[in-house]
Amino acid sequence: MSGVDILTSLTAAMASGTIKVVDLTQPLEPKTPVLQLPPEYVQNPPFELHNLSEYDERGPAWYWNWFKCGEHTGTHFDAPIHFVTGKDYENNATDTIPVEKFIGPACVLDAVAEVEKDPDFLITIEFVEEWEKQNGRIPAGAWVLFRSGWSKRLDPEEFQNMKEDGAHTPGWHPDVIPFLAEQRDVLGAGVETVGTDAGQAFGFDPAFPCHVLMHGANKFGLASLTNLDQLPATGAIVIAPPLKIVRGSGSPLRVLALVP
Ligand code: 23J
Ligand code: MN
Repeated sequence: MSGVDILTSLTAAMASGTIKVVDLTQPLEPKTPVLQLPPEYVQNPPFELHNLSEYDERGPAWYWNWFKCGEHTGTHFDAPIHFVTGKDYENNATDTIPVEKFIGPACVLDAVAEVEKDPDFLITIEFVEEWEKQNGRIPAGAWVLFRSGWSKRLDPEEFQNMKEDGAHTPGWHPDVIPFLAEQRDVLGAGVETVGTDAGQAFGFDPAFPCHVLMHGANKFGLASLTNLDQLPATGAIVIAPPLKIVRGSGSPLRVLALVP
C-alpha cells in the first residue's frame, strides 16, 4: 500500500470509529500530584495558572493565562538528558530528539492484580517473558507501558501513598531495564505513577534504575499516564511528543493512543 492509501485508510477508520483515539493524559491543574523527593533535594513546585485577561479591561475580547510548572509535572515526558547517565548523548533533549521517536507501538503490561496485592510490586524480566509468551516479542521501537491501575487512585494521598520510609508505588525491577533497553530496544517506559521509578527506588541498586539505566541507554520515560485499561496488550500506537523546550529535560504533554 502507498503512503497516501495508508493515511487515507487511517483517517477513514478514525472518522468511522474503527480506530479510536484514547487520551492517556491526566488533567493539569494546581492539585495535580507532583513527585516528592527525599527532603535533602530541591522539590518540584505545583502547577500554577495565572489569568492574564478574561474578556475584561485587561483584554476586552480575549481569555488567556500564563502558567508555571516544573518540566516533570503531571503527565510528562522524560528525556535522556534528565539523568547524568544520559547527558552526553547527542540529541538527548526535548528540542533535539528526532521526532520519529515520539510515535511507536504500545506493549501494555497488565499487573493490576499484582499491584492490588502489593503496592511495591516490580515488573521483572520473568514477568516480561511471560507476557511475551502470551503476546509475542516486544518489537524494537515500542513504548512499554506498565498498567498498574494506579491512576484509579483519585485521592492524592492514596496516589502518593507516602509512608515514613518514603512512597510505596509500583515500578520496574533494576534488572528489567537493561533487558528492555538493550535486548528489546524499546523507545522507553511509561507508567501510571507520578514518576517512572518505584516509590522505594531511591534505595535500589542503582537508585532510580528506570531513570539511570533507561536514560543511560538514550531511552525515554512517560509518567502519570491514565486510561491504560482502554488499550489492548498490543496493537495500539502511542503518540507522545514533548514541548520543544530548548535543552528541556522533559515536559508536560498530551499523550494519545490510536486504538483498533
Ligand atoms: C528528579 C529526580 C529524581 C527523579 C525524578 C526527577 C522523576 O521521577 C521524574 O519525574 O523524572 S526519580
Ligand atoms: Mn520525569
